[in-house]
Amino acid sequence: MNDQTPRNLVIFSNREPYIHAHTRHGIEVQRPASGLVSALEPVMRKLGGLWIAHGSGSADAETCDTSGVIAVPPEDPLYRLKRVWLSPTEQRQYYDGFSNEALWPLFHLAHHQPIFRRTDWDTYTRVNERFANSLSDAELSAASSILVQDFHLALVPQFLRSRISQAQLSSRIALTWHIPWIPSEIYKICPWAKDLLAGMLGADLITFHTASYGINFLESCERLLECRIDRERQTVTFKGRDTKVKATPIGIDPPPLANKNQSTLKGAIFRKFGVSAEILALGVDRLDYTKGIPQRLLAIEEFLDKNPQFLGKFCFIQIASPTRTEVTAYRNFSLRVQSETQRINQKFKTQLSMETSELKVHPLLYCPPIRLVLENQTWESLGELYRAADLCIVSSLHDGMNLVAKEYVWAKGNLNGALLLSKFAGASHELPEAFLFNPYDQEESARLIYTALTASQSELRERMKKMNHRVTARDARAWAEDILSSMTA
Ligand code: ADQ
Repeated sequence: MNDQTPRNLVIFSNREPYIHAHTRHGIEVQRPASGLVSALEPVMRKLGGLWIAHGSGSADAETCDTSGVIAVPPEDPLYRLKRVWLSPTEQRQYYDGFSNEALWPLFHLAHHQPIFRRTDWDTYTRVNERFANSLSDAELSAASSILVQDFHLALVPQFLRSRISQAQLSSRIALTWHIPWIPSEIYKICPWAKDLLAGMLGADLITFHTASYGINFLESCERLLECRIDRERQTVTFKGRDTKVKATPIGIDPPPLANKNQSTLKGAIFRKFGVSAEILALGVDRLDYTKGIPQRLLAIEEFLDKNPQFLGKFCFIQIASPTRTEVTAYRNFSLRVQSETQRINQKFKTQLSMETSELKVHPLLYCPPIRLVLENQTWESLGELYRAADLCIVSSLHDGMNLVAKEYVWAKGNLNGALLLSKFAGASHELPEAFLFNPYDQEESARLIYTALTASQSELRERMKKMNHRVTARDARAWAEDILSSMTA
């Protein structure tokens, strides 16, 4: 932090940094597994200020005061968390509906048709206004910098802007966009495309994870709004005000480094997940259809079909945390991933036990090549998995950044390991030394798994060293500080 560092910081996000929940052991505090929270929390702890978010925990209401405020972190309070309350209908229409059934598929080109409902849009608008108004006049006057997070709250900058202009305040607003921005030809299918842009342009600064998303955004503004675009300065002038657009790639909050050697760790992990193999391949994702999990499973199937010498030696552990389970598309997707896994495991089991197979394995000794773990892991456990894995596969069909790719690279340090990374994840711009591939191309994906597993140790080390250097140099905190200093520049 430098002299330019803003004071009186306010952060808006849908997700809160601390959730109070009733459990069997009484009220417990939970930290959500969220890249966004990890990036901003250290900054908030350092600067103090106010964080406004949806109060989603079952014990949230009874742990804060009547205005929804609680001082956090609970063990050593350094800033204030103000909770916004949503009714079940608001939660369904603003969050499950417009945010996750309309905007999420719209911006991810993942061949899931977005569902645009007028009622969801109306509630989304109302809830955004409520978030903005939950900042009292006194808090707004005191706020020098306001950081609004992500696509759930795209209209908050505009709602705040009208209050800031009326009160003639000088507070600065930044909106950080964590998902891709798509070409305008696709974006304009959203019935409220113009309103959403106008809402966002209430900000002084809008950040994206890659330069190409920023270019797409400028193009959408140019095509859909009456505004002026200055490509040199990367600004949009709309209704007499300038908004700067900037590529600011997010970094990671590194998981703890496991202090054990790779083969000891690998053995412990195989025992923990009940598998036996030599090679550990890993996937870590929310169970989301944009992450390309079925495509990854099919590529593994083709790799094993073509290279049966790896059967029994190769195990792919997919850690997938259930997410957005209120949305039908997510429930169906989870069933699809489970049934593909079963089918592939069963297929190789049958093949191996056939009389004609050259690789005879007793059915009782058969270890399925895919182990699906449908649960959250602790930070420590993730750190161990990353450190032990010979291969990490990130096959997103489209992804703003993808922090898992960076976490793997960070955790590997100077060890050998191969990262297979989708060309359609924002992270591929910063990690060109990964084995980059098109997840829609099953043959290429399968071939690349073989290439990565048979690459020389020196090649793997060389690739990992370069990537590690870049990931370490720019962590989550550096990302947040970059945004804060751009706001005051
Ligand atoms: P996500 O799509 O959620 O967010 P991603 O980049 O995939 O983000 O990161 C997920 C985070 O959750 C990682 O830190 C990962 O370690 C953790 N995680 C995943 N599965 C887990 C599990 N089973 N147990 C514990 N932790 C788990 C959005 C955008 C991304 C962008 C991020 C940050 O979609 O493109 O990178 O925001 O801007």
